[in-house]
Amino acid sequence: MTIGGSDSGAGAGIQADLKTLSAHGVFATTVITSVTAQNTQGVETGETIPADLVDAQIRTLYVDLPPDAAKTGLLGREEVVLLVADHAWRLPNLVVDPVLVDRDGAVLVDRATIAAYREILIPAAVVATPNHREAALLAGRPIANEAQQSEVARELARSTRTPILVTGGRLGGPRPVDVLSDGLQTHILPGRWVPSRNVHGTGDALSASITARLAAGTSLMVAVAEAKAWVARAVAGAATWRLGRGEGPIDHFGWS
Ligand code: PXL
Repeated sequence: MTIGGSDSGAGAGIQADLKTLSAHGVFATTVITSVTAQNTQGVETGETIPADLVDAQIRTLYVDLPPDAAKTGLLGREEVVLLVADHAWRLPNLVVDPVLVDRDGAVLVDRATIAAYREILIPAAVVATPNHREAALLAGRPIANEAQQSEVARELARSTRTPILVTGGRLGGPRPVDVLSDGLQTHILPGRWVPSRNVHGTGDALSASITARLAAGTSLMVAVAEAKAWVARAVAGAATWRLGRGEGPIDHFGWS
């Protein structure tokens, strides 16, 4: 089950999750929290779905198509974060991808929503996957380098009692590094740079790939490592694509 927003450009959000989950051979169900009008160049406008209707989607699915794993993407506001947390007991292997900033780094949510993620929803998850900007917002301290990225991952894992994967793809260091910490052990996961402007939806792909692997019974550490490699392959596959004039999508199905 993926809970998030519709991206009309289909590079991120619910559409991208459907592609990622399908590419992994799992059947995906969708709970839509919002609808955005966007293309590869940016978001034009959007509208939220009433909380009652989000609630009805989760309940309707649970009684007939209960998930083996679930992930959250764009939830948008405190009310919806709390609503999903209320359903957490129905959502095994819950992966929380806190969508708090847009692709330009602008903050999308208010302070109460950030607090609800940190104090209520993330503690109910098996892993949360903020990028470095989102992790900094959750922790209330800046991340400017790899050392701070590790410190924040450990600190957030301790305070939420949930493993935290802080992605550093756009942190600008000599190599892209993701950090996974459970508060006791902190793993540095270096990646390789794949030069491409088509990186829209990479965060969604990473969290959805982890979710699909957890649904199949893979352990968290292995799921994260395999998902990272899967996303790197999908970015490399789309590097020469020209879909739209802006930040294009990745190669979810390995077409290249
Ligand atoms: O990539 C995060 C994301 C999640 N969900 C929706 C989005 C985006 C980014 O554009 O549009 C709906």
